[in-house]
Amino acid sequence: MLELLKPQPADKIIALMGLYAADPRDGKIDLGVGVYKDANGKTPIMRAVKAAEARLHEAQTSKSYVGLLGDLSFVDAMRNLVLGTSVAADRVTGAQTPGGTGAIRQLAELVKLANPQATVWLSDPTWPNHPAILKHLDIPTQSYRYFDAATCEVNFDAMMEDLEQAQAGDVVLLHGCCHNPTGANLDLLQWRAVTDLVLRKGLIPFVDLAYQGFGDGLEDDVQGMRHLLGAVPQAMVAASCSKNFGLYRDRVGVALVIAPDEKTRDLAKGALSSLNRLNYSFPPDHGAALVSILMNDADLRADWQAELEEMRTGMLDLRTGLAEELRRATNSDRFDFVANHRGMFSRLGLPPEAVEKLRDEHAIYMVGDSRINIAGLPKDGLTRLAQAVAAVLS
Ligand code: PLP
Ligand code: TYF
Repeated sequence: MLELLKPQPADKIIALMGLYAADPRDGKIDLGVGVYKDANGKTPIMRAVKAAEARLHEAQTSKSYVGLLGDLSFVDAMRNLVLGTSVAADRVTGAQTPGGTGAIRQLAELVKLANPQATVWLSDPTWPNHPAILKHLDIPTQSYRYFDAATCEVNFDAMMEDLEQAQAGDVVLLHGCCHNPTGANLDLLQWRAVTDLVLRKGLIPFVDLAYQGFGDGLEDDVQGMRHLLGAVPQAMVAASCSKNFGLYRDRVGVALVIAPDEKTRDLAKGALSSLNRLNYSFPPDHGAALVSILMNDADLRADWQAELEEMRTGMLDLRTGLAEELRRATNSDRFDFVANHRGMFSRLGLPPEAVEKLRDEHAIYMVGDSRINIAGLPKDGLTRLAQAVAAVLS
């Protein structure tokens, strides 16, 4: 049987992690995988998470199963963080999942269970796991144009033109904030226009929210998304705690479903519960328990928010610094968009040969589409990156 297996395509981002690790050069710079790093190049355990972990260690008396939907105090804390008051709590149901990826997978399966005919519309480009998971599940997909290669900003007219082709009942996958891989995001007016289109055409929003708090702040980052979710009868959100709680390896996420009425909500709840059971039974508890402890304690929550703000403003400083250095090194405004982008990533719009040269000649690693993780930049790496970019372009 095993010999019948076909080689599977590798994840390019994860393959790049291996290439970087194997590079013996001093001063190499890793702008590849989307993991936050502080000024010392470390990915810290957040203070409030560490404190919650100490409390959990003391207080936990059993490792018995929790429930198919996970820890409901976690799900409720996440509903609050993600949706605020934009949607009445009794219209929402949710399941704890292993990471944001787990939430995407469970919600994609829910789409297929509910309506196997639905096409899922994906931004071009998007996070490669979106099309990969949907293809694996045999869910039809279509792309909508999103990124303007000339300006490195959103091509909103093209996006709207493409979404006009969607049929009633189709699903639109949107990045809630901090678009991966481009860093280019919709503004509030554009979210409003998307809301009008979704309502007019009867589409169903599916929001992937993996970076809340990494752009303009915990609340500002979700303003547009909340406007949309508050206006539509049905929607889904896959939220990740990997980045904003720094819980990557503990695998913490939530799948939220917004329903028009109680009966539909309970159908969705039953489907989420059943999908958790069919795929892995009970979701992993540890990281979700930490989020629940942290979010339900005023002091820990305040400290978490303060540290998240430090991370966010640090990344913003790197952005403005890099935009300035690129202006100087290239003697042009070509890269000014770096300062306007938000989140961990910016797609620089470099040709593949330039990305390769940066790696081979300058030991600077970025994803093949020229996506950089801004948090991977050491403070003294701004000038080096800018000068290297200028060199490979000349
Ligand atoms: N969605 C996007 C766009 C991401 O970049 C990520 C990765 O961080 C995720 C979802 C989910 O990540 P995880 O499964 O680690 O929570
Ligand atoms: O885009 C990124 O770099 C992050 C981390 O299969 C990641 O989202 C990358 C690949 C992957 C899972 C997570």
